[in-house]
Amino acid sequence: MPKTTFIAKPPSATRLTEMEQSPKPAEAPKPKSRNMLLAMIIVAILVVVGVGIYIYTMKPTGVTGTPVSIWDTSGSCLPPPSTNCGFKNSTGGAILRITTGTIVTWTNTGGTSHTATACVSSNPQFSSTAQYGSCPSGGNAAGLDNFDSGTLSGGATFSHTFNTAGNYSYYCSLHPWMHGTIIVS
Ligand SMILES: [Cu+2]
Repeated sequence: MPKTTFIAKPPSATRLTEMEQSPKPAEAPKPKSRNMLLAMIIVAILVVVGVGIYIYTMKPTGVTGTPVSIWDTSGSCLPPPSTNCGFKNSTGGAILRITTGTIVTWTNTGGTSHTATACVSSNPQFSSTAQYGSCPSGGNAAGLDNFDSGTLSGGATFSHTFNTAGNYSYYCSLHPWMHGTIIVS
């Protein structure tokens, strides 16, 4: 019987080359796309924060516009001849002179509720204002702005932008004997 000998054959040269040349798994692009995603998330966060700060700073904090104080004496606002409530501008007068585009902000500094209501016949309590003479007969000229703050409790504010020139009379619909004038030129 012929002897069988097993000789371990060295790996052929061609095999070696094949192994060496076998392609390596491509891992390089993975971290790159992860960084890209991270950068995009950071940019998105910065945009959201930026827009948030912009909106926040745009929000009016406190009183803006030309101030008018709605005042009364410890919540008392009786009809004439009493003079314990009214409207006054920063110099204490009931007449305010402004130019078109000006924002006027009324603040109720009194102890009871009030309104700032344009002398327009469709506004509440307009008819009763006539007996106190707080609105010109027929009300403000046609084409002028209309405004009505509604009930303003103590500390509340109301703003209106006057875009049309003219003489504006206004009153308080809760105390129609309270009246003020704004002259817009
Ligand atoms: Cu009032």
